[in-house]
Amino acid sequence: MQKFHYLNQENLGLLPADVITPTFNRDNITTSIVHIGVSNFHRAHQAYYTNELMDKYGITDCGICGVDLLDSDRKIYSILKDQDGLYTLITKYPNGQNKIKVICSIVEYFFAPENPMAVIEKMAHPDIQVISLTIAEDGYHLNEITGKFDMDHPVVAEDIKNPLSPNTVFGYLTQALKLRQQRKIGGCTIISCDNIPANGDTMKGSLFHYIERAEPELLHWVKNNVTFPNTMVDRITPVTRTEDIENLKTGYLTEDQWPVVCEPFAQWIIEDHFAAQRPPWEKVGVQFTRNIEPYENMKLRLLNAGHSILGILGTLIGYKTVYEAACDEELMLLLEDFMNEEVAPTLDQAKKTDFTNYKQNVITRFQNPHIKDSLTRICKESSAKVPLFILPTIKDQLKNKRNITRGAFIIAAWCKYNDGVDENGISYEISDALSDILIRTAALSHQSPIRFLEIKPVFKELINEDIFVDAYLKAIEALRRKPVKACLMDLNSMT
Ligand code: CS2
Repeated sequence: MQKFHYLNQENLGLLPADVITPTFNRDNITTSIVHIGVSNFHRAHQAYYTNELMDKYGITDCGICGVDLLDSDRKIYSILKDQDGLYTLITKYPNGQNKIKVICSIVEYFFAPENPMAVIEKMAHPDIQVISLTIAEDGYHLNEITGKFDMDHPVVAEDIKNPLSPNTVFGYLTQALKLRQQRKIGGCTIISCDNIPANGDTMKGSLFHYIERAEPELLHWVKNNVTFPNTMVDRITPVTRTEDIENLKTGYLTEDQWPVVCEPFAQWIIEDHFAAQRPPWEKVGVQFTRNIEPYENMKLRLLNAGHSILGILGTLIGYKTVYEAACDEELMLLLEDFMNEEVAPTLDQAKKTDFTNYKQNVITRFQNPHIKDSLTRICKESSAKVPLFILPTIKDQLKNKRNITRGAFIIAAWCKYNDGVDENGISYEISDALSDILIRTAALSHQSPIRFLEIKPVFKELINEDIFVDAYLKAIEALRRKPVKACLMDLNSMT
């Protein structure tokens, strides 16, 4: 039997030649970035770009200190601790080739619940120039109805009471910034890397709100010393499967307890206003811009919306992965018509970003057979995603009195999706913070379809838009009567 190697610093030199290991000496790396939320996505994206800087340009002062805040992160924390912060990134190409690379940019790691003060001190360290975040939509604690920071959320209220053992990112950042002010260390840049529109502005708004209540004297300093560039982040990163771990072991003699799988494509665009120094990420393909909005709209409304559409409709038909759904001709026709006729008119054409190329690239990415991105991942937390990925298109189209037929159909399909059973009679779980209300209103909608649109945190005032409501009612009526594929054919035959 061949001998395999546990992934850790000591064994790096023992890994087979087809596993790419660093060209740099990790001992020379110093930390200037704290990243909160060491998700698969962070590991395939920001940590990957930073690793490239070290690897290709020998830059040594941009090491990452990973921080996890949630109890549910204990597993990844203990694995990465065990592996000295190392993990393998498995890039899967459409032709079946894999690139296996050990990523070494996470050089320190803290699990906040174990030692909150250590995290606060780390963020306040003079070497730290950037604090980046992937905390998902719910990490921002936005009120479901108003969309503003939810000061009354129990964990937020708890942080105000116990400032030195916080739970939220806001509690941590406030205490760290307070130390930076007291110690005259200077500010830093906070970079949100989540898929929410104007992610930096959103973070800024929420943090200012929090500080105003928790440490009002600090606010002025923060306003003058901390910046929050908006960003657009992109790389499809599916959930790691057992077979990926096994393949690494048998095919590459490398035992990594939690590798990350990703597609070859990656994009990161950042507004270039940094409070302090920043890593020269432009050397490794990161784009800097003055205004993120056109890029962000393009990504959220085409790629993320595309995912949700394949996720919702694909699940109803009985598909399990994005790839399977993306091979369905009728489904893809709907997606393309939606993109061409309902999304394209809402995008900023002045930017001259090539819509056709971008759209085609998104479709090609969905059709990578090796990614096996599960529709379960895509459909998770749809009540947070639909309002960010799909409803803005519908609202813009309505404002301009343009077509919303397909958008309304997708919303009707989402209502049906919340019945929790596909067209073959197989049940699936609705994994969503609003699952109770989604399931209840979907059930009520069998008698009274409008009930679904009454979910205020999702649809807000959209229920008052008659044109949209009519189109939705027609679509749900058809979807309850006929199979999804038959409805798609009807829709696709419309001119
Ligand atoms: C996906 C995203 O969760 C989702 O619904 O659309 O995670 C998507 O894969 C990433 O944004 C790609 O950059």
